[in-house]
Amino acid sequence: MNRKDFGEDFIWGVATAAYQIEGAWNEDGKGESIWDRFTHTKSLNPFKQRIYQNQNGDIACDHYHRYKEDLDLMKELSIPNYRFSLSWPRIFPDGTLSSKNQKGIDFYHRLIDACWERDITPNVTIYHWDLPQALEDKGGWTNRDTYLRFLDYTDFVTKEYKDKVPRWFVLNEPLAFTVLGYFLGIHAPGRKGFANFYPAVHHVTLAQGEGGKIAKRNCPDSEIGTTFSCSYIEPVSQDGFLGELHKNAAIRFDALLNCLYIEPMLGMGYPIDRLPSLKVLEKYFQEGDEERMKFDADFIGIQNYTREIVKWSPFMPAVWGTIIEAKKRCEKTTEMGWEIYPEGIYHLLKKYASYSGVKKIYVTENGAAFSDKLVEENGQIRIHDVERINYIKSYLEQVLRAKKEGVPVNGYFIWTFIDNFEWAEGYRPRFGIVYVDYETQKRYIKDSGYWYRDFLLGKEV
Ligand code: IFM
Repeated sequence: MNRKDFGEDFIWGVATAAYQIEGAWNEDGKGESIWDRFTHTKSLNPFKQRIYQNQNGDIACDHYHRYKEDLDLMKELSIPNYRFSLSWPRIFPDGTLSSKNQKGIDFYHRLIDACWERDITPNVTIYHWDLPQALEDKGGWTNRDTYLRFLDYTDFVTKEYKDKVPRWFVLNEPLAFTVLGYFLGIHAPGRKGFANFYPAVHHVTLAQGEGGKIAKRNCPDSEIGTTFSCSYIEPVSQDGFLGELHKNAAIRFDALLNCLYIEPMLGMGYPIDRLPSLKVLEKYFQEGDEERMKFDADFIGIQNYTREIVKWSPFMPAVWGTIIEAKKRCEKTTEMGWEIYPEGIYHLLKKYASYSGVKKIYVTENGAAFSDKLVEENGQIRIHDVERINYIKSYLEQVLRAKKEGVPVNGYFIWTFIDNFEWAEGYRPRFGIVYVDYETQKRYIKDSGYWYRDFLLGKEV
């Protein structure tokens, strides 16, 4: 495989998120985010911690202070695009315009400028899960007002950094943060149940549509899009009477995991025809919302890691099905317990390309966590992460397969640049192509980092 196979204009990069790497959680006027509060609050259940080993992102990779060193490493690896997110409470500590924090605003100016000084293009995500806690105190995404505050914030940042950012991503994985944070309660803010989930979904959908329009109005010369988590879904079997039930359960899961946020953006409304329980969402509609949900994005970002196998279940309301854990059906999984299934990304690319409103697709996250071992060789620390290289390579081959068949896929970002805080899993899973020693904050380039560099420099890999 060769970089040239993907074409000259295909964009290559790495991705990160503010809370996962920045640290400096309360420095220079930054406000508290829902992740600060969630990680600082002890679980009521003494046998189940909220976060692996009660870890938090207070310091994380200390990227807030070490961003120049990190960008130097990126440059050393010849990575042309850096996708990172802005921390809303660093810019507006209580989430509203009146709390504007100049030091937070300046930090992102320095970060963006430092990218350009190294010929690295900044790609900016406006929201990657760190809602200001002050807004959560008023209901967070379950409160319609939060989406209006999000529009103020989006309007501000897209005017402030306008000319310096050629590519904006409105939201990162809305399905992930609404399911995990507002339905299952295993991510911040820890809310549970349908009564939280449904209003959160609708307000996030409004934020996505209206936020995208505001960004486009303020930055007409930049590309504006947004990202979606997605998993290729298959039924456990299609044979016999149960086979039909499994197949229908897979259709419902596909609607929930892969279609819930993109279809209203494309003007198709929520996928109620495939997942009838979503009809409840209409309860939160106000006049004009159909229009507000729409956004004519320049591109969509898809973020794929694995495949899910689904079976029918009479015990799971709304979806009437369950996911069969990969660990129970696969010999080998990643450290996250996820199946390695490269063909999945090919099928997903074909699926998203078949929506008539999708003009261009970037793979805005893909990568894997494996347990990395440090070895000393000739006085140097090396990490021979062959599994990660094989994972990335096999997924890229499938991206190329889709591209050759006419899918308008034009970019790929590895998740992630440096090992970081993997939310409820803490620092245990390491996804980076650069290893971080959290005791010393020293960085070590893994073999996957060198592999990516060689590939980017045009070598056959
Ligand atoms: O670390 C996350 C990221 O924040 C969102 N997408 C999935 C990654 C791996 O779980």
